[in-house]
Amino acid sequence: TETAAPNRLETPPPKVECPQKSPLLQGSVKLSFESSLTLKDVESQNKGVTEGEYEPSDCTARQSVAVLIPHRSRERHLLYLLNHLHPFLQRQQLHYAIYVIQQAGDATFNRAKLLNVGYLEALKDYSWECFIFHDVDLVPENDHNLYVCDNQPKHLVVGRNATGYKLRYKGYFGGVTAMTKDQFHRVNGFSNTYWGWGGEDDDLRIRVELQKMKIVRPPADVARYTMVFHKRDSGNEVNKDRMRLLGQTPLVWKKDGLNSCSYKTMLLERQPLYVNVTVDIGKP
Ligand code: UD2
Ligand code: MN
Repeated sequence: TETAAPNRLETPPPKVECPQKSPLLQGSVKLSFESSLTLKDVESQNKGVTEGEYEPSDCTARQSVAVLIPHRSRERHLLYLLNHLHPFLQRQQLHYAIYVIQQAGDATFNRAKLLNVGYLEALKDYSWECFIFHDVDLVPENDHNLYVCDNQPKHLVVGRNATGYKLRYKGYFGGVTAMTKDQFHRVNGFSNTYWGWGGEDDDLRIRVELQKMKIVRPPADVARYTMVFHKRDSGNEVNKDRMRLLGQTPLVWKKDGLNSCSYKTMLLERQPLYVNVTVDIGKP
């Protein structure tokens, strides 16, 4: 009779938790935006990413983070962001996935509702503990700006190039924010009712404050972004109703948000570098 061959496959050593501070961080980096860059280039430079998701191979990440990017016809910005964000998040030794939530059709843009959809859809894939709500055109300049959640909602954009790297105004909560699954759930997510430019970020701040949570920010010297130049998009005109809506927030937040977010997923496509969710969110 045959003797069983000895099992030569060694069981891999158990993974240890990644260090508190990643040894891969580089600090402030010089950003470049090459017009010749293609998606193929970025894909071949990020072979460790599968369907938008990555996790460190030699240690267990401290947090699992879903990065949600609201999007419509900003392909160039998306490419630049993917090019910088993938290596950036890998240097932070995170388990992460990038979701791009694409508004279908040409009705007025609704950034906040797209982010609600992203949260709900991402949770169908995995129980992410932390969510990063991320403008497509903001590129982080320093990898010490950690894309992890805190015990309070976190605002990651203290400054950006166009505004002299200063906080735009007290209470400003736009651009890039990080909230745990529970923090976001507690405020019932974003309002779904802000169509067009402006107000939705202040609305989220009000929701956070109503829950007696306190916004935290990383130090100004690391929370720095470059915003790729753009003009106001057509289909995202200033929302003239925003001040009135902001006055209503304390009265309506419980009924307007994650629990009232109705939409129709048109396409769910797992691209190499991100999960694309194209969604019909209706119109004003
Ligand atoms: C500011 C805030 C942003 C949001 C917005 C008001 C900063 C740095 N950002 O952005 O978080 O509060 O004001 O709504 O302060 N988008 C598309 N396609 C469109 C329109 C918008 O993809 O046609 C997305 C994209 O991710 C973009 C984001 O929505 O970055 C915000 O729109 P914006 O960049 O035109 O507005 P901005 O820079 O004033
Ligand atoms: Mn912008």
